[in-house]
Amino acid sequence: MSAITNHLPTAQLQALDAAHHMHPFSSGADISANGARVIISADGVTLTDSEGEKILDAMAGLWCVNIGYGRRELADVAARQMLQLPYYNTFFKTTHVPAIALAKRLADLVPGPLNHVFFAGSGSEANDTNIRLVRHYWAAKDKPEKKIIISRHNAYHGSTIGGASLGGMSGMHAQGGLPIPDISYIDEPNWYADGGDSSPDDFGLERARQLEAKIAELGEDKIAAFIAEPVQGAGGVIIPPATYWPEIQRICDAHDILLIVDEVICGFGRTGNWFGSETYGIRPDIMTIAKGLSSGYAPIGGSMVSDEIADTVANVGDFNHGYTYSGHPVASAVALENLRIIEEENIVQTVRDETGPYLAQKWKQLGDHPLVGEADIVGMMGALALSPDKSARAPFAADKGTIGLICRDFCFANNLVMRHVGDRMIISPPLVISKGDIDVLIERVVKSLDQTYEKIKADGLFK
Ligand code: PXG
Repeated sequence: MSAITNHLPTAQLQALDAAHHMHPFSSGADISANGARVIISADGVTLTDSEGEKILDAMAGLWCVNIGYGRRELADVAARQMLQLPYYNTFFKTTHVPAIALAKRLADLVPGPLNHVFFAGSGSEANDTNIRLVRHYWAAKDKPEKKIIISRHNAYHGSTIGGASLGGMSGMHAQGGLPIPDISYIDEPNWYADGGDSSPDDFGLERARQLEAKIAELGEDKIAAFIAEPVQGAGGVIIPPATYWPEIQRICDAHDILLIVDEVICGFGRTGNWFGSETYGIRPDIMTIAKGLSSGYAPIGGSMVSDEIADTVANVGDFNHGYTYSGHPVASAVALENLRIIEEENIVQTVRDETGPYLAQKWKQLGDHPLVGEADIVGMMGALALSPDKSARAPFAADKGTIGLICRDFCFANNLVMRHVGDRMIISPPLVISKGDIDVLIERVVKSLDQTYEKIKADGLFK
């Protein structure tokens, strides 16, 4: 491949990157030793790197580029908005048209009584808002002692102090003195790893009832909310058994616990409906949104809030909370245009009725590969649990993640972005991926699985 010439040579870019740029969730020493892949441009579902390689992005960036790359309409809207009003704040009894228009659009789009939005710049910030908002709400109801938030081990809710505390990632809690007080955790509904001999349905109920047990243990009068992703994303695309969400909903209703549904990944079409809450029949009191809200073209997130919560806190004075970029006009305009495209191009319906089922049928067949213990998928979120022994759903003897990383490296070499979480391989492609590109995706996955299988057999790791 010929190198693109309008920038420095790759090695020089990598050296500057390693010298000055601290990367998220990365080791500086590793980046220095090996260099980061430099992405130069993208179109549709394809990235181009600094060596001119064309890479199929089966992660939609970081689960966010739902409408695919290279949509000029979003660039045009951003340019127009920057010229008209590049910035103004929404504090101090001030507002502007893009924030108003997006708030109204979201109120119409999001199901149920979630007719109010508190804007943030990201999913993490929105979840920080949620922590303060639910505690403020209960204080406004004269129940200030209701402040514990229950979450789940292996959940991901962001990287700010609040977001990472809500998350259940032990590697994150181990750094920086987390979690903050009054966050509690139950186990995730991961039948593949933890279900043993239970049926998925029994296991789903069992895991949901941990919430009821936790409420009994801590006291209903101490608990503000339960937070969860409809499908855990960063945790490895853990798709819950069908019994799980109805039971969670029942428990939250029965015990006067607010339900915060984190739709940062599942929202805006990812599961084949506009929201994961629709796919699983969930009725949230608060919904966290980000990522697909703007398809990643501009940083924006928010909390969708029920009438009951918004009305209650409206009557107890100021909510002393907000971000410089809450409702940023350019980000809001870009998000609106993104939502217009998703709606007018029937992107959600296409995922639900055509491309989703097409991908699912091929993805499920990967379950027959000798390296794959289970292939699971909903909409455009899929996982392959790698295993040396399908029938036992056994983990590998090697350290968790060893085989996943080998597979991920083969994917990289085969110009496919497929992530690994431990020994689960995960995809979350742009929602606009065509059937032709799905075929290419599957071909590259099979090739990478074959190469991984051969290598780990040769190295004595297939056990
Ligand atoms: N909630 C969920 C469910 C997420 O997936 C956030 C909140 C935080 O959003 P921001 O915009 O603050 O990043 C996320 C983000 C990964 C990975 O490794 C996933 C996310 C972020 C970074 C890495 O899969 N999701």
